Amino acid sequence: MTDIWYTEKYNNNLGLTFKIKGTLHCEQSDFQKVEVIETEAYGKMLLLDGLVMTTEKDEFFYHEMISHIPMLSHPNPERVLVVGGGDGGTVREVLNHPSVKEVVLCEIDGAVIDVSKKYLPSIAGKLDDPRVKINVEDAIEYMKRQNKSFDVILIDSTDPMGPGEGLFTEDFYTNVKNALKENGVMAAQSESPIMNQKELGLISNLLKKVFPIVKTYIAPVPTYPGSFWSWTFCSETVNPVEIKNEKAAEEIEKHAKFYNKDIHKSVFVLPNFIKDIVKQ
Ligand code: AG3
Repeated sequence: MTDIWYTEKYNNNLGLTFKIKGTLHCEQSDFQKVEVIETEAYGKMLLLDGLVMTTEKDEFFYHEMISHIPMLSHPNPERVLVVGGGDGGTVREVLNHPSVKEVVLCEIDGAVIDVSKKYLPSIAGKLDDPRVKINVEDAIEYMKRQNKSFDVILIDSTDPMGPGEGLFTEDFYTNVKNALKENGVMAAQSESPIMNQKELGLISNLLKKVFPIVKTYIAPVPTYPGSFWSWTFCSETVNPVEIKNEKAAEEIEKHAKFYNKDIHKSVFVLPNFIKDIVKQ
C-alpha cells in the first residue's frame, strides 16, 4: 500500500511531516477548514486551515502550560475564561484546579467543538462538565461586554491570521484587562520563538502597552512549528514565577505529565535570543 503523509508547511523551506493512516473528518465551516486526521506517530490530530492545532499524544505539553502556570499564579481562581480552545484541552486542565467554580469557553467556531467532542474525547471530554458554560461567539464582541468578571483569562487562539487575527490587537488586550477582576491574570499563546519571532515580538510589544507585568515563558510542543512554543503571562499586580497556592500545585503535580513545581520556575528562564525578541 502506498504511504500517505501530511505536511504542515511553515515556509518555502521547512515543514513537519506526519505519516497518516487516513482522514476522519474534513469540512469547511463558516470560518475555516476543520479536519481530523489519524497519524501514526501522534494519534488523532486536529487541523484548522491545514495548521496543526493539537494531537492526542502531545497535547499535554501545550494544555498544561497554557493553564497551570497562570492558574497557579493566582491564589484562588474561581471564574475562568478560555478564548478559542474549542478542542477543550485547556478547559479540561483548568477544571483540575480545586478552586474553580465556572469556566466559560468562548469559541467562534461551533464546528471545532462538535468535531473535537466526536473524534477527540480524551481532549474534549470535560466540555460536558456542569461547571463549563459554552458560548459560541466571536471573543472580540464577548470581551467588550465583560467588566471585572474573571480571575483568569486564557487565550488559546490559532496563529495571528484567519479567524484568530483580531485576538492579537491592543484593543482586544485592553478589553481583556478590563474583563479581569482585581489581581486577575491572563496568559496568551504567543507563537514559536523559533519560527514566529516577528509575531512573538509584536505580541509582547502590544501586551506591554496594556499590562505593567508581561512575562513570556517557554516549553516544547513537539508537533508545533520549531517544536518549541511560547506563552505570555500578563497582569497588573501578579508575579507569575511564584506559586500562590502550594496545595493546589501539589494536587496538579500528581496528575500532570509535564507540569511540576520546578518546571513552573524554569519556564520563565529565557535563552538570550528570546530575551532579545521580547526585550525582557
Ligand atoms: N492553539 C495554538 C496553535 C498554534 C499552532 N500553530 C501552527 N501549527 N502553525 C492550539 C489550540 C489547542 N487547544
